[in-house]
Amino acid sequence: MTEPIHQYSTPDPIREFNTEFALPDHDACQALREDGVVCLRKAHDPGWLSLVEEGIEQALSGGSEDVDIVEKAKDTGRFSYSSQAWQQVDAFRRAIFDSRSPDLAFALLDSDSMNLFYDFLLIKEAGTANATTPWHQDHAYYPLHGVGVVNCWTALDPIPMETALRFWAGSHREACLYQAANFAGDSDYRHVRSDRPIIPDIDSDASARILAAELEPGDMLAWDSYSFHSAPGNTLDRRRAAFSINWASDAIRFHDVPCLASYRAPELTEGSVMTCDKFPLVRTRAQAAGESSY
Ligand SMILES: O=C(O)CCC(=O)C(=O)O
Repeated sequence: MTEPIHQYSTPDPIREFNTEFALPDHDACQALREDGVVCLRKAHDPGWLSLVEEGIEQALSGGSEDVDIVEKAKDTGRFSYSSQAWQQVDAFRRAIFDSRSPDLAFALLDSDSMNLFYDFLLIKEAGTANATTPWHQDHAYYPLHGVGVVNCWTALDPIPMETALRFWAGSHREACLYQAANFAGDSDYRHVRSDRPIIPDIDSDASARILAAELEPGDMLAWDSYSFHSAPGNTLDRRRAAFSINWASDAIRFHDVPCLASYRAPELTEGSVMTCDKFPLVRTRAQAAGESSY
């Protein structure tokens, strides 16, 4: 058996931009367009990070629409993720709507409008060395037509290279969806779509350029939902957590296929625009230009 290549090699850096005092500019958008991922340093300040921390307990104890605990043999810590908590958790709601979050995302999307799709909290506690995240495309799980979802993933803890997300540069460009990867390894997996190609062996493909970045709390990775990414388990003796907000452009339409309930709303039918209570319209270009239509 040949050894995987990328698992042990040093990835190239993700292109990075300081957004402490400025929104993502043309070069940041170009990096996202070309590589499928971009790193926005200091996207969020300590006040925003505290707000997210304030909501975590409520999100994990019933405030989220979907909470998953992934159990890995030999791991003593908990690997949990939860989504769609903003409707219940006021602190998350404020972190999403009453902050620069929408402006950061809207600056990256080439779109006349932008909807909130969902929030996502991911925590790998100490003792989750086996909680690896397999190579996957977020879009493979979505009931959506079109290209134009950006995942804005902010580190809540320092994330060194050892536990950093990996991206396959440019893997979003063909806008081809592969099968959804199974995070937990259970047999009654709900996302299987056999009409899609199986995920290639990215770790053994020497031609695949892999990108990664070490993050400090408040640094954000923004990626196209067609980008392949993966992550190691948490080998550190402390928590590795992130909070992400996923935004949809005006190119996105609902696709009525089986999926998690958290990605659906009763008002949406095949081909409909996303706007509804659950996926609210948050920005329009007219509003961003200072007009009063929103
Ligand atoms: O951090 C990780 O382990 C995985 C994150 C991820 O794949 C996601 O948020 O889509």
